[in-house]
Amino acid sequence: MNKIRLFLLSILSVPFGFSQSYAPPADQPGTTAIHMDSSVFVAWATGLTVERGYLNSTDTSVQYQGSNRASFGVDTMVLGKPKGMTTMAVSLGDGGTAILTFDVLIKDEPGWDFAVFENSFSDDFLELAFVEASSDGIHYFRFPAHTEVPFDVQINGFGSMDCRYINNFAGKYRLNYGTPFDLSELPDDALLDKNAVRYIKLIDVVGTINPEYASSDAFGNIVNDPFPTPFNSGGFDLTGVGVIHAVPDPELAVITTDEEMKLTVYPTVVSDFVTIKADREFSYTVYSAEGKFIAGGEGQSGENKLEQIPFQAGVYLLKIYSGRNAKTFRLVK
Ligand SMILES: [Ca+2]
Ligand SMILES: [Ca+2]
Repeated sequence: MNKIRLFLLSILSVPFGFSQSYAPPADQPGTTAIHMDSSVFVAWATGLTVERGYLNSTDTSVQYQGSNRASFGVDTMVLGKPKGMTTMAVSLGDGGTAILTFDVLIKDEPGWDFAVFENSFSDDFLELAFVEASSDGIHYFRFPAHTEVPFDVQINGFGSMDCRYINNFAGKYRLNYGTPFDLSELPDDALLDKNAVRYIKLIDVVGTINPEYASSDAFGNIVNDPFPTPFNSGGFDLTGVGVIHAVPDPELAVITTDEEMKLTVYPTVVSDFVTIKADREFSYTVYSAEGKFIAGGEGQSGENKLEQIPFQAGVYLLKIYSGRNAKTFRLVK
């Protein structure tokens, strides 16, 4: 880093330094948190590609249950509306990434355009991620994240921070409350069409304050975030991405002619298990009649016996989807 840049950073960081400039926790006056049940959400992510990060990027020999990378969660847990449980999440690990796709284009209109959900159980145990948007899946543009969290003392793996210190990071709010983003805050660039965003990328903040491995915000400040988190559920824990401003995706509209999925589900009056016979790979979710998430997973072409679902007496909705196909079955026990 040259001296001029250092000087610029020092004058930039002083006026912002260590104040609490940003919105308070969910449900407090002035918060920007949006509950997942809000009617502002018109669509949810439908696709996910994850690259898991290390349990500890400063020491990649650190393992948990035989792996040095985060591993918790599968994509059905975070596609669609958040499931409202801390265990329905995909953990990124240090510096891990998640790219979300949608059946719509995200569009910049006045105000917030989408929101990212994390699984924090409290207002101040916050694991952060950078957020980027892309129209083409090649060129990504990062929201100008800012942290006012002091970085002289490391926030440990179970440490806390005040969300009023941070802006334009995903993970600012607790479970069920989305952190919103406004596409108009991204730079204008010929390679980004703010009216046709197809990809949202999340990048876990490596929260160490060790300058050799640390992450920096848009102002060059080190981002102090819980570290280390050497568990299979370490790092940012995604629970969903909701779209607020959307237009139909013209490219998807022409590929809606997926051959109809052939499915048999039996018995629909269940005793202990359900069999799904399908002509292709699929994903499924099971909800109670009250809308509570019960189970989710993936199945193969052929016969799939779902024995692990804790059915109690009642009515359930089994949704099976593959590509553009989706079918819902009513199950009774
Ligand atoms: Ca906007
Ligand atoms: Ca992290």
